[in-house]
Amino acid sequence: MNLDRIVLRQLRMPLVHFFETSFSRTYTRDIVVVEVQSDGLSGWGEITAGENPFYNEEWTVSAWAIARDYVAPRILRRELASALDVDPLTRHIRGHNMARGGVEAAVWDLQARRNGNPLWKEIGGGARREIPCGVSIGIQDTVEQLLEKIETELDAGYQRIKMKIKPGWDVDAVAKVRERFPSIRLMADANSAYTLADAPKLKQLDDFMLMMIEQPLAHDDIIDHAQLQPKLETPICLDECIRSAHHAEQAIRLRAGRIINIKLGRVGGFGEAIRLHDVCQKANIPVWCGGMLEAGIGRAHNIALATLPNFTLPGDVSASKRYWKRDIIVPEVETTPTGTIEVRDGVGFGYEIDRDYLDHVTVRTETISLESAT
Ligand code: OSB
Ligand code: MG
Repeated sequence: MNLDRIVLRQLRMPLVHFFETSFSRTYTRDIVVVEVQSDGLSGWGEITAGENPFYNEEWTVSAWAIARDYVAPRILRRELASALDVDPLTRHIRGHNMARGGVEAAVWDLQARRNGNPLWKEIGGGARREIPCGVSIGIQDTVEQLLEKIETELDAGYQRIKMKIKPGWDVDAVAKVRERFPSIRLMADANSAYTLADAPKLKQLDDFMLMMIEQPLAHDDIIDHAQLQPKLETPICLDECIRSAHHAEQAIRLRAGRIINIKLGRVGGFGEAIRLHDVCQKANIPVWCGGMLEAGIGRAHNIALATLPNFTLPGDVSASKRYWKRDIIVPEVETTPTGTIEVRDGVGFGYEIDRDYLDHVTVRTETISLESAT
């Protein structure tokens, strides 16, 4: 594979409902979409950075600059034997895994199309034909609203509910949810809102039979999580602090958690996600696929990833209509009445780009070509 051109597009898409985490409230997404072109074929990827550097250090503007000025010049004009080459060619860029990973994922899509394969097959997935789905529900203005939202998602068939928590919206809110829904699969995600000093508070969550509590402590911490886990009965699931397979090895060695959420962008693409998956599988640590409020391309990549064998728990990959009035792919991602997504067999990521709508939501475009690369 030899890439002729990389086209970056910035999309602006309003969410159907705001999404609030412990670190911010999002109304509109600014998403960078990557198109890599070679021999008349295109591969597509989505950079999963947020609008502000609050989940991790990346955001829309940094992602654009890193993809254009650092990632693209390192992979254009190179003979790539495989999409696996993108990671080592861009690895000395420190951090910025989402920018690297969005481009890497586009190259995987291109490779799949060149080989006439569905993306899931190209990455060595295919362990399941349907992926189990959960939903992530943000912090609401009132507990009543939260309960209503949960009811709607359960009626739609989703297999587990994740609620966001933060200081002031934790034990009481979880207690009310558990009281109303005594037997659902429930978990909480703190997005790094606590410290070890909050261990007694977090311990109170043991009363509610949560499947797990996700990233309670600092975004870059493994060691404090290792001290917290033995104090809790609830399994800790790590998200933000696991940026590589090596981090997973360290976390597992220290027993910092019992479950890991894998996000394609956070770890820098499929190559590293697969290595991380394999590390966890060997250690009997189940994984699930996290989400970053993706549009259709990123959503489709997540579906492919979640067909790897150790993705045994329901992830945060759900129907397009939960986020968008209209998605940039056709058909949209839909779920079955039993809360699964059926894996598609088309080549590449398995859906069509809705070109008209993609153009409609594009606010900025830039083409990086052989000539302009330095
Ligand atoms: O921590 O999993 C997270 C969204 C934005 C940033 C971080 C997270 C999330 C979600 C939403 O939980 C998952 C989704 O529905 O895409
Ligand atoms: Mg999380």
